[in-house]
Amino acid sequence: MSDFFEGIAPIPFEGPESENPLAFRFYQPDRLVLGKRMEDQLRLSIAYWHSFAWEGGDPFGGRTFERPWFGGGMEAARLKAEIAFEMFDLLGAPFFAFHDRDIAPEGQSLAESNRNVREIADYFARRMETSPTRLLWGTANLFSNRRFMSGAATNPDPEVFAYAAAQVKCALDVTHQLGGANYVLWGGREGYETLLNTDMGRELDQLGRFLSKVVDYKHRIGFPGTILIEPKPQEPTKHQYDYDVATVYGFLRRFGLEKEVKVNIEVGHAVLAGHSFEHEIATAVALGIFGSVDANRNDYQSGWDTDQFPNNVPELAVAIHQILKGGGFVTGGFNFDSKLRRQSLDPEDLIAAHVGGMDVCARALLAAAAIIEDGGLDQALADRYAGWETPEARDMLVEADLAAIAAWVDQDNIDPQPRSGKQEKLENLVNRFV
Ligand code: XUL
Ligand code: CO
Repeated sequence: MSDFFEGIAPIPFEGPESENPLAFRFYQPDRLVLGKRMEDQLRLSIAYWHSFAWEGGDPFGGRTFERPWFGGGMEAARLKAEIAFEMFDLLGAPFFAFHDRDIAPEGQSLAESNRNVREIADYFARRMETSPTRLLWGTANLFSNRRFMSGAATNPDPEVFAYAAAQVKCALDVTHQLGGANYVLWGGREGYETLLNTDMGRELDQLGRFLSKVVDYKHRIGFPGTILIEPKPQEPTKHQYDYDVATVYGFLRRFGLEKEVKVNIEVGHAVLAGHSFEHEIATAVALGIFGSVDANRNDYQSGWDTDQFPNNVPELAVAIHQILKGGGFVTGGFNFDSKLRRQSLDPEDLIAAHVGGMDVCARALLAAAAIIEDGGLDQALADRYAGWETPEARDMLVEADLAAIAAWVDQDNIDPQPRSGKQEKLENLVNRFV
């Protein structure tokens, strides 16, 4: 046991009235919500990169945090892993997620880097024999090293494609070894800065081929988890190919992968794409590709991805409502792709941030469940579309051609009357629960 979190006890549930800043007021793993344990509804996960690898830098300044594992080699990586699991234990975290490069340093060659990753993965495996924390997903960092500056799968240099493929193979092997529920691909460099040096059609083909190979390999090793693509419209590249859920769906269809791959939707990425988080969830549910979620929030005044911890219950509640209506998570979960502010230096801040995030998710889940149990919103929706339940309407949709429909309009003298959309009334209804 290290002394990093000295003085901090495992986080208890103390209920809504508690004034203890390091206690859960709403997150109660065993509480039943819509017939399922709260922990199983939310499947909360801690992001290794933000909590343990990120040093507190921004574009104008470097490291602000002091952590005993910074700047080191494998010794430091081992300490980082030990302290990560100490934090998972304190929080009772159901899941965690990592990039290969978060957990172990790059070596002189890919072979050495992979050995480093495997050594830490072996440590995780041993630790997971006694810890209840599971792996929500693993991924490969195909964006930090300068070799990926012009893309990974979409690079003009085939050697970079090969390097990326080899790196993903190792990350997927390790994710499989650790019983990961999913494997994520976020294409941070899969996009372009200028068309003057970019053959877009070729790059999209490369991306499709790469993804197909990942899916083939998943089947070859028998990885039972879900492959997820994480859409983001820009940052770091100016134009990213996985712009949003709808764009990713079109891409998957083109390569025949829409039954194989789902999406990991991040709140901040949805906002950057000009959508709401719930829009992206509803789109994915409608298209049958909803997988998992990266929970965070962006600052509404800055046009970049600020990755703050979620703290807005009403906003999150309407998003969780969409997730529940879609049937809830299967292999996915709520991964806190959220980082501290760079002035939040203390180990305690790391705990407080997660306690707050977990409580906000719990409270939003309770609100969303209450909306569903009330039934008013569902009833309003059913009423709004009731006309489509008649045999004539169904027949029109499936059988009738335009001429038959036109004849029907003539014969019955159809003259549709507008009806109120009732938006404010429905917003008031939601407000009763958030
Ligand atoms: C970047 C981002 C990544 C992915 C994993 O904006 O969200 O952390 O979640 O590579
Ligand atoms: Co993310």
